[in-house]
Amino acid sequence: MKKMGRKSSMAMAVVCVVLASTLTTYASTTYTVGDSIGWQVPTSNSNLYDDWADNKTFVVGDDLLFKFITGEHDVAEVTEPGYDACTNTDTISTDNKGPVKITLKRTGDHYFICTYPGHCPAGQKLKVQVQSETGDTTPGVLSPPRNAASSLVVTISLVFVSISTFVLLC
Ligand SMILES: [Cu+2]
Repeated sequence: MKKMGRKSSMAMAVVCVVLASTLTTYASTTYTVGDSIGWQVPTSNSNLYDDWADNKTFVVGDDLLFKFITGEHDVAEVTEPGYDACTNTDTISTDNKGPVKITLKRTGDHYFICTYPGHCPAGQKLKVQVQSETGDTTPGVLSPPRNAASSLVVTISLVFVSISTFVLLC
């Protein structure tokens, strides 16, 4: 009876440790683009969004929150040439109802612009580089459909394997 109690509390401890490390590793982050400034035409610094993205590491599963007033701006995900030239001829997606939350679903570079006339050329454009959860920085590689759910399944399986091993060893 006493032995069983010890075993299960040990197993619980293992579960806690594994879950804690899982949460640390896979918790997705929501980034508010431009922080308190939001998504608008930069007034003084035309590199505002470059600077904003500079010190951040984005991973697959993270969210970008574009805060803006509907009718004043929009968010278009475009290709690199579209970003460079501020054209939305090759738009991947457009959202015009603010605020907009976009989940980063693949690794590599993502480009966002506002399509309102003059806004993108004035600096309302954002480029982010997205890494895989393991920190793989290889650009342009499409990640396998490894979403949060599948990561969780893998993690839970690992937890069960760990617990079984632990219980057998005790
Ligand atoms: Cu705009």
